[in-house]
Amino acid sequence: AALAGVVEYRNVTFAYPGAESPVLSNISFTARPGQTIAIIGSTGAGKTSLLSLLPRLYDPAEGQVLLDGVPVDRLDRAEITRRVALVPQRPYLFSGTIGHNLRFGKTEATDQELWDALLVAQGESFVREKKNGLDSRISQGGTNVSGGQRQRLCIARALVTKPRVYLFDDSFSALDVATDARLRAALKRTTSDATVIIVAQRISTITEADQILVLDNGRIVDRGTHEELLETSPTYQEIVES
Ligand code: DUT
Ligand code: MG
Repeated sequence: AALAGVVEYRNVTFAYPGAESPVLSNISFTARPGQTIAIIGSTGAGKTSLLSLLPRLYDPAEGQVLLDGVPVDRLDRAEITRRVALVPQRPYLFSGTIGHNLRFGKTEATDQELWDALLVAQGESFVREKKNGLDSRISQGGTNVSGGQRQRLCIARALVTKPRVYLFDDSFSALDVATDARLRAALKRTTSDATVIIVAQRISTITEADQILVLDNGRIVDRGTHEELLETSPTYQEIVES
């Protein structure tokens, strides 16, 4: 189908503007609808940079990023935004109500859609407990919500747009292990036909991924399932043990 949500990186090399050396080298992988692809690697390995190329925050120097077989630089940005939701590593809340913040990508969403998204994102109870619910005010930068609440609101915001592709950049790290597990189980149910790419710090977040890409210094050094990597990848073993 034209709107399936197949993501393909083909021999992608990328350097930040003005930088001498690339932060990503020869990255190739495919993520298909129904799959969860996880990216793991030490700080500075290039995980955020890798995600940023799909919504075209930057364009690669070499190679191609394709969405449903079309190079993303041939799609218009509104089209990419409709199909791809990125939950950034430092998710941003702006001054306004929780409702305003959740409708950021889809202004016509109903309250019911917001509550449905909050339920999946494990944010329903803390919003319900607020006196004004969806009309509760968030201060500039979201300083009156905790880090974990902020992450859950930003995950709910992504869910509201019902994209074909989800990019989660370290979106579960501020959650306790139990909330993380509940959230991912709920996500799995509601996004079962979407393409999901997860950057994670915690191994428990990604053990069930269909494929894990181990990124080191801008290169995919190993790939496979958790079980396969435990057998074959010294880099992965180091991360597991750390
Ligand atoms: N970098 C820049 N300019 C930027 C962002 C990053 O030069 O605007 C560099 C810093 C680092 C490399 O790119 O050497 C990769 O950064 P990235 O943020 O992609 O790394 P990460 O894997 O996401 O690290 P972390 O786990 O700390 O989020
Ligand atoms: Mg990062």
